[in-house]
Amino acid sequence: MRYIFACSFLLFLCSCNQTQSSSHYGKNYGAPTATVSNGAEPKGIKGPLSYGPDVPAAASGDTIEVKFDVQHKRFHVKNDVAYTAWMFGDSVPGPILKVRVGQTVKFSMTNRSNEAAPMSMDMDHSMDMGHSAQMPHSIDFHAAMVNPEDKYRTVNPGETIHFTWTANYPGVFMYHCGTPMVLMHMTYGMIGMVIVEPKNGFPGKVDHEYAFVQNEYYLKKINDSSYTPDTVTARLKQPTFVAFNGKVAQYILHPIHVKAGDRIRVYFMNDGPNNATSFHVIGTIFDKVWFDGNPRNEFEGMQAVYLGPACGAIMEFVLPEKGRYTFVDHSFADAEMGAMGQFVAE
Ligand SMILES: [Cu+2]
Repeated sequence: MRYIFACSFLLFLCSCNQTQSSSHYGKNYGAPTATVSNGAEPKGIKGPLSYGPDVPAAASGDTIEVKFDVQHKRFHVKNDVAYTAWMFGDSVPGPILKVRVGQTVKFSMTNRSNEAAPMSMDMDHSMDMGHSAQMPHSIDFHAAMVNPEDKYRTVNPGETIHFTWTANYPGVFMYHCGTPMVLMHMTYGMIGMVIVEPKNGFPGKVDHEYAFVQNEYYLKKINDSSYTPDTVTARLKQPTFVAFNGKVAQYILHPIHVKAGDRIRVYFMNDGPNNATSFHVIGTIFDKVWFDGNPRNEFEGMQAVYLGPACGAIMEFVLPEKGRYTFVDHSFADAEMGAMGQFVAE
């Protein structure tokens, strides 16, 4: 009897542990079951976050708290082109999150699509379905190793999802909304980047760090200034604009200033959703390239870095003398559509 009781107790313990994290080969797999709550959460994002090109500083401690909001809000792709984006935080792409290997992210995200301005307040944009739509959303972290059915589940307007994940691999990783139709949610702007640094930080010293997320827009015109994402051209992979950090050619309008000879590290993520990129800085060569941002994947002396959708890299280089150095997606159709910028070396 005692034996049966002991076995049952062990079975009970095992079944309790099914959704708990486990550790093999020094990695942390899985996490406790996600929960979804309905209560009002304080508005705003929280955590070691920044918007590109700024790179956030890593937070100390074994556990960090990170809070995202999803909101529907007007977003300017360029001066005369705006649409109602679905966004994480307050921009497209969403905020860059910095995590350290071994850190556990205690994550929560509120779907605030029900808080969008009512359509009647903005009749000009009434054909823009993103404007007033109460839309289910979710988040998928490529930097995590967890059950996607559980953690990346869709939450309804007004709900908040809570789950944890632990960073196993250093690198640059995508995050995005995974709610069907995924292509539509991504083209509306639900994309971003996580930087996971090694336990002791990335090796080597640099003078500047910049983060670039590349993405494509598939927009069709509603009226003179208003656009809306178009799934027809998105399925054909024929973008209207391509951007670094969400805005067409913004670093041509506002170049990034450095000193000649400075060592620069770029954290680069191709969020697609469809097309590859070939990142190149005119006038220099990448001394170091870490594919997917992992220092173990090192290449040297590269002219361009070819990255498919959901692929990233970290590149290090110097701008050898004073001058303007244009950086592009060397697939030049993409550069023409906005994937270009400039460093000015003084
Ligand atoms: Cu979504």
